[in-house]
Amino acid sequence: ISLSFFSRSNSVRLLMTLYLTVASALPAGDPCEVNMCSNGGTCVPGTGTPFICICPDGFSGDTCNETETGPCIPNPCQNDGVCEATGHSRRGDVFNEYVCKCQPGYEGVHCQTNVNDCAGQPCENGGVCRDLDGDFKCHCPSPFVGKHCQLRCISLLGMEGGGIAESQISASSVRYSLLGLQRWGPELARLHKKGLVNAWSAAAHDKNPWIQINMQRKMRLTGIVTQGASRMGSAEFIKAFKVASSLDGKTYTMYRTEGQRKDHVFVGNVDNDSTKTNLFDPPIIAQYIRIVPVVCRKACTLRMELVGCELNGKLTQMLLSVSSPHQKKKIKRTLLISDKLFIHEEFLLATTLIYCSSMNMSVLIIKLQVLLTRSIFPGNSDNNVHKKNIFEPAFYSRYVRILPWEWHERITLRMELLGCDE
Ligand SMILES: [Ca+2]
Repeated sequence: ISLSFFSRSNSVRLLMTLYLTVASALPAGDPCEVNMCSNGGTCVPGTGTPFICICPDGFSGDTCNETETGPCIPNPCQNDGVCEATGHSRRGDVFNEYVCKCQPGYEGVHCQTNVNDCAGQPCENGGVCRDLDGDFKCHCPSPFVGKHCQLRCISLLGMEGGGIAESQISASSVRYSLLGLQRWGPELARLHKKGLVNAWSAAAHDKNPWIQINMQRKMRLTGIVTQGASRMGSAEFIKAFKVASSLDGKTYTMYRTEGQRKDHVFVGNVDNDSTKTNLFDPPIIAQYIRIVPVVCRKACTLRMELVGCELNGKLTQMLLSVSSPHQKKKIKRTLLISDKLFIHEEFLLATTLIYCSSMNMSVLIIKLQVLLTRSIFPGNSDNNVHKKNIFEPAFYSRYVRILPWEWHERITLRMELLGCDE
């Protein structure tokens, strides 16, 4: 029994000896005796390193002192792509997956590729495409305009047709001939004008002549047609001219073609009657346009037409309906628009209207009625000259109804609506 007791106490002593031997063999102290791990990390003695920290979720680093940011910080997505982590774990030692949600116009795993928005060749009529972020820009050759250069900005603005009133035309000087009996005023500078005195001509003493048209609002001009005239059987015309334009009638800019540092000199006429067309490329956007003769033959004499369009463009798809087409009996004062009426010579109030088209019909009709009850638009005063009315403010509409208010002879109308898609 005693042996067995001895041997038991001996084995205890042996274990204690073993423990002391092992403990004295370790470097001083337990590396985890003081927990070096921050943020609640668990310290375990390491092999090779003194200790290892096992970090709780959301922390990383050797001592759990770094806030774990996940795979989206820093953002691996380029070009403002939005990074979204797809993994559930936020552990730093786990590879977290992410996806990049790219901004329009970019693609690739990291949105690194700028999509070529010009690949589909969106520019028509010789327009040059420039790739943008999720978009493109067409540089259109005159007279084409529009997002795709699909529109032709070639309306005759009314020097010949009369859409431009006399009051809109002014000049630096006026020549009087035949002992002052003939006045070559600027209001005569209309293309193909007939008569003995049928053009504008600058006074002989005018060293800096010009003629100016006020379009009454900002327009896009894509070209000019010029023509001389003859006086007493002698041809007079402008051989070369410059063009100036202004938005406010005070500050004028001489026209230059792109990349040129000199005023552009346009080649004008060579005789008294043939017309010469010059395009503005790029177009001029202005309210006032001034033609400045540089070289004249005998006198600076001019008949002209301006080519261009409204900035908002012309509505090309116009579907017409009328309350009643032309009948012999008296017709009610309601709506009358019809392409059939285009052949009549009579005219009517309120012709050319400007609006922007869209979809909400009921709202639009109400809006239009408000407009019409609030204001009666001035219409025509003869059978040919255009009358333009502007909706201020413009409105969105699918249907537009013109209500004749007063008319001469029969209700007859030719019209154009101006506006744009937005
Ligand atoms: Ca692009």
